[in-house]
Amino acid sequence: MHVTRPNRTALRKPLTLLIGVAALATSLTGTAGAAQAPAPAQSVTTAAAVTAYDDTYYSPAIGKTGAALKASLNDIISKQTKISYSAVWDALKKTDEDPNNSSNVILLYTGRSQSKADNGGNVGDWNREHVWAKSHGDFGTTTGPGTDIHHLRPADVQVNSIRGNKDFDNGGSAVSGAPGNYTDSDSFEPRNAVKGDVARMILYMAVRYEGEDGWPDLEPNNNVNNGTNPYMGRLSVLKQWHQQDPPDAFEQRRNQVIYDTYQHNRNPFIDHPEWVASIWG
Ligand SMILES: [Ca+2]
Ligand SMILES: [Ca+2]
Ligand SMILES: [Ca+2]
Repeated sequence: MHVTRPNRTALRKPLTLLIGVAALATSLTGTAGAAQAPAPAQSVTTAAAVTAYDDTYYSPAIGKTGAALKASLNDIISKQTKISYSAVWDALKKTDEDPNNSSNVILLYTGRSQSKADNGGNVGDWNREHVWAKSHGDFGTTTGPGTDIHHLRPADVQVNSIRGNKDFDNGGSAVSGAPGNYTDSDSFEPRNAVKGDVARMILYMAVRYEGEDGWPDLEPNNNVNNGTNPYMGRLSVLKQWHQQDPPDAFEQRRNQVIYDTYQHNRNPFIDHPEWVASIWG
């Protein structure tokens, strides 16, 4: 451990520096700099994150890429506490609490701040949205993926119903009562502020559920109309959403509350956004 830590740090810093130098060289030489190597095309890729958990929680995964990284992360995040579906209500009141009003939660698609006490099934209430639609793999709400709060969010009852079990994709008509959200017959597009959140929740589920412990192997694909297959689309769009809406304080706090208080596992793509490209290109 003493040896790997400095090496890792040493590898990261020159990479950032190289990209910076290449960009500087390009800007200094302009069109006359024909002899200069162009800036690498991948320079826009998310820089490698460093977290407080790299030496502990994530240590088996550090340095791995691709399928090996995915397998290692599956081992890490599968060690978790599980909660019942009825316990999800109170958990969401903590994980999705409005930072400006501790009596309220923030609803995923509408962005509305609403009383925690308004949970239920009536018009205007909020309920438990399965971002990975539970029919995709048909895992229901028994304790397991259907109660995994890494992908469960408070949502307006009617908007939750409109989203239904659709795959995610760009396009469609505006969703009534939920500005910035769009839908058509086969897909749903969430508002910009939560596009990345949705992507990282779907990708968490793909890594957490690999066909072990009695649950289906959940995977993203590039389709819509996945029906009851254990797939969720559209991967190419989710990757774009992940890039355009990086983790913010609300999402990071949520990850921490789940880790500290409820499941004791983390969403790796909130901590290490660059791991999305490492696994899915
Ligand atoms: Ca569509
Ligand atoms: Ca976001
Ligand atoms: Ca999987």
